[in-house]
Amino acid sequence: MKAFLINPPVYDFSAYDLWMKPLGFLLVARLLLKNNWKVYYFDFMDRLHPSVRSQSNLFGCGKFPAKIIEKPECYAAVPRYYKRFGLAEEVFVEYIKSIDPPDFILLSSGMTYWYPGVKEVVQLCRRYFPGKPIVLGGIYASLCPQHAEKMGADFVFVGKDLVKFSQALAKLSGSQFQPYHWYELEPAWELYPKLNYICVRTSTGCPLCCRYCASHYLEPAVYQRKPEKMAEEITNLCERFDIVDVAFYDDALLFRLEQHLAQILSRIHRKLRFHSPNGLHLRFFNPETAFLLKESGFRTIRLSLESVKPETVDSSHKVDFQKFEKVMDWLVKANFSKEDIGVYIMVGWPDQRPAEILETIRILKGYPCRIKLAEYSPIPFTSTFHMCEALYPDLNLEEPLFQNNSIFPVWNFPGKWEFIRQIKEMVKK
Ligand code: B12
Repeated sequence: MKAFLINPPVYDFSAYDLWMKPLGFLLVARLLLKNNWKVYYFDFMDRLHPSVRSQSNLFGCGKFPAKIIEKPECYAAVPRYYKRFGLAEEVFVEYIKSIDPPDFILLSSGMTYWYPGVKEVVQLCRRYFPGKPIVLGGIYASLCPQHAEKMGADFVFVGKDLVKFSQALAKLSGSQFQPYHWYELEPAWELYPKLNYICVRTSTGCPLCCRYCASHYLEPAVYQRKPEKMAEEITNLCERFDIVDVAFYDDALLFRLEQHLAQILSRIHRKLRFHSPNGLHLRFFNPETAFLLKESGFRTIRLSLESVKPETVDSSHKVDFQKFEKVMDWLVKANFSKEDIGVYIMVGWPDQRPAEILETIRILKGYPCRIKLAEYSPIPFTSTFHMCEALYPDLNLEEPLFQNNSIFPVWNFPGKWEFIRQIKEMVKK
């Protein structure tokens, strides 16, 4: 059997390669390879592709190639450019000349509001591979299955259970198919001709249940992979691809720190640079955590604070501000600098008052950290999604384009765009 796996381009106001790889899709690729399927792979977001001249920063991140395009009608009033990020269609067409016709086409999907990229690829596949079955999966397919049904794929796979997917594929293909769990598989990184970082996920799920986050819906159970396995995977990959930058994709990387992350790190004997683009939960920090992270080579620390007034943002990882101060103190003592530490603050939470954001920024200015705005947007299957539906009856939130974090917070503020512009400016300074 032959499968053609495609990661679509991104349509958005902004996008940046902050260690962004379709990690789950690479597991799907491995699943097929383990079943002796031939896999062809095309990632529209591979900015290290020879057709692109993209610079990388010290840690392997960088800008995607982008083209300004016309906005969808519902974005008409948004005073920002709308773009298509990723490799050009011609590069894709050139690639498909080099492959055999596939038996199946598999498409992944990222953010729900990136579906126009999925639509583009379905249309391309229908043109170049008429009659070939297309299977769509990923985050968008899982969070907006009814909408995804309208994209023109033949099958929409909902969720993350690869055993279920194996069973479905066995039926569809009419062939034997050995199922595997995600934790039995290593992502098929070798499908990339060139890599300058890798991403890893050592666990699924999150023990907390924040009202704005769909993690508990997507991954209801917390499962941590065996530390020995994880350490081996990271060590082997970095050796094989000569890589030093590793980004963690875990929702709760510090959960059960002693048994999990500490064990993984203690088994890695290469000098690597670790990054946590997802916010680390303050409540799981203790005085030794900062030293452990520093000694193991962490270079990017992101903390989830949300607000200096935790009661205003209703999340379950709420901690009081004193805990934040302690964590900052521990990080500084461990020799982390202002450049290493980014603190996420929530902007645009339903009913959030502008004054509260300004106050958070004012207070954080006194700490050695960079302020990172986490712009709120409603995500299906979260309780705040329904809260927003009631608050903003003019917005059709079932339309995923309205779930975009680049535009959603403005609905919450008087002087909408101007206020957002001002706080972005303040944070930059
Ligand atoms: C890691 C992560 C990030 C990373 C990098 C993500 C990336 N690749 O770009 C960082 C920190 C940068 C990030 C940022 C953001 N993220 Co984020 N992120 C995640 C997280 C924790 C894991 C995603 C992931 O890669 N998982 C790893 C793999 C194993 O899972 P997977 O990709 O889903 O693949 C599985 C299945 O989907 C399936 N599959 C995948 N493809 C295919 C294809 C086929 C054909 C099939 C059959 C199956 C299949 O198989 C896999 C195996 O189980 C999820 C939460 C979650 N628990 O999923 C949120 C999540 C996706 N992020 C979310 C949000 C809101 C954001 C931000 C907007 C936050 C903000 N306010 O700034 C930003 C925007 C990022 C951007 N690129 O513009 C939301 C989604 C929102 C939406 N509307 O879609 C989620 C769901 C979290 C939440 N709050 O609910 N994120």
